[in-house]
This record gives sequence, structure tokens and C-alpha cells, in this order.
Amino acid sequence: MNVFIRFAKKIMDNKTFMMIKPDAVERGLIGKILADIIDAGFQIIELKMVKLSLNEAKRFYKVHKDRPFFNDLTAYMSRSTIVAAVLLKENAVNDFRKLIGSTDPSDAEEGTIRKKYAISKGENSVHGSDSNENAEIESNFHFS
Ligand code: DAT
Ligand code: MG
Repeated sequence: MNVFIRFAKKIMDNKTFMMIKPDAVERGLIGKILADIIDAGFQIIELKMVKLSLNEAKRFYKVHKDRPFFNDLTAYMSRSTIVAAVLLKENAVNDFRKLIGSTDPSDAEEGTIRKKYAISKGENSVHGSDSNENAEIESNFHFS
């Protein structure tokens, strides 16, 4: 394989995008969650606090626009400040999804961020990209 393509693939494999959602920011959990992420071996390369408008939340979650929970999800994601970050680690997307656990905290494994902190399937404290492609799209949404 061309050396440049190999290099580009390696970078892509190493990056994910995450958010600390309103329920967790509101309960003072930013420090604890970032500590869990750093302790798991992720390097934070971009980080900011931001309040999304309802329209921005709708744009970010547009893949879910036809789902019954879309209105609740976007109202919740725009109700107060979030933290957005880009993280580096080998196998970042999959390892981060493992670290946060299942969407519904009652299904999440012991020790995962959602098991420890999430309130419900809707208010589940953290977001993690589900593919390299979406990591790129979501990073650009917040940092460009
Ligand atoms: P994930 O965040 O684990 O990738 P997802 O992409 O399927 O989950 O859904 C995005 C968010 O939407 C999820 O974090 C919480 C909310 N959500 C998903 N399914 C839901 C449901 N059945 N009821 C309420 N909220 C839901
Ligand atoms: Mg998802």
C-alpha cells in the first residue's frame, strides 16, 4: 500500500470524537469523566465547553431525525453546556465505545462511564463516535 495512504489510515484509526452531555456537566462530573478517559490511555488533542442551539443539536444528530426520541434528544442536548473533545489512541473509536459502555446504562458493563454516571438511556452522560468516518465528521462539526 502507498505509504501516504497507510499513514492516513493510521491517523484515522487513532482518532475519535466525544462529548460530555448536559446531565453530566450539570452534576459536576466533567473532571471525573475526563480523568477516566485519560486513565484509559486517551490523549486529549481538542477540548472545549459549548452550548448547542436546538438547531445545532438537530444538525449533529440528523441521522436520528426519524426516530421517536429525536425531539427529546435534541431538546436535552441543547438545554445546557456540553464538553466536546477529540481524542487520540490506537483503535480510538472501538476502545472509547468500550470505555463508555452500552447506550442504556442498565445494560452497560460494570466500570464503564455510562454504568458509573448515566441517569437513563436518554440522559447517558457521554457520546462517542461509532466509526472512523463519523469521528471525522463530528470532529469537524465542533472544531473547524
Ligand atoms: P449511542 O449514543 O450509544 O451511539 P445511538 O447513536 O443509538 O446511541 O443514539 C444516540 C443517542 O440518542 C443516545 O446516546 C441516547 C439517545 N437514544 C437512543 N435510543 C434511545 C431510546 N430508545 N430512547 C431514548 N433515547 C435514546
Ligand atoms: Mg451513536
